[in-house]
Amino acid sequence: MNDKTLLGIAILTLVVASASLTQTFLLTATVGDQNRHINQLASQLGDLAGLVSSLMPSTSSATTQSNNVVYLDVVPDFGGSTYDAFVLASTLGSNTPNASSTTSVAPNNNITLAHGVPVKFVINNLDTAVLQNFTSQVSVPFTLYNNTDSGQVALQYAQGETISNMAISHTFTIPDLQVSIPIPVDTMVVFTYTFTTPGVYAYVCTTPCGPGMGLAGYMLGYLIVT
Ligand SMILES: [Cu+2]
Repeated sequence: MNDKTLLGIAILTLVVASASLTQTFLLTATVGDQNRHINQLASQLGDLAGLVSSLMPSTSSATTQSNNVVYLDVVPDFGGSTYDAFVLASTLGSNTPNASSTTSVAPNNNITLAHGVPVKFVINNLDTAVLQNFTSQVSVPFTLYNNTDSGQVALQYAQGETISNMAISHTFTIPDLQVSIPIPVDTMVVFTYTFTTPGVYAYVCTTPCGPGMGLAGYMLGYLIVT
């Protein structure tokens, strides 16, 4: 039995236990029994919650982020010449990404996240091509780090600030949420975002960057917000 099955059983047990105890409570509880039932329910819920949380880390897959931090690389030519891609850093392992990473199957770059908690995105752009001069207002505050000049001071961009002609290679854009973060050449972009509503949100690059643009697994992925 794998961890996902165990997790499923744990959640099912939690639901059944809650329903059963609630029913028992409603049908039979006298005033004297109420505290005992409540304590029993709390204890069982606590045990099951502990079991569920103990299983969570071992169920992490390529699509699940732990600690609410998403490490995403932008890899030029990941899917062959000009097929740039958003790639989950966790799927790269110790491999140095380059054109030889080409695969015939689109890589999975979907990301599962929880709503209601701040999620930190760390986007590492390995692309050195300037593909667009980006002019816009900052939708979400972000910090820019330069990858190659290690001494460079991080640049902060505040919400509403105007960016003019920034030399970018890609963007990280969530069209449904009016989020659009520019990704300059050879930089690391860090920002925090809290999703308020569960759902599935596409994230895309809006810079004309080749055939990977709008292609699932390349410059298009999905945020599965639970
Ligand atoms: Cu792009």
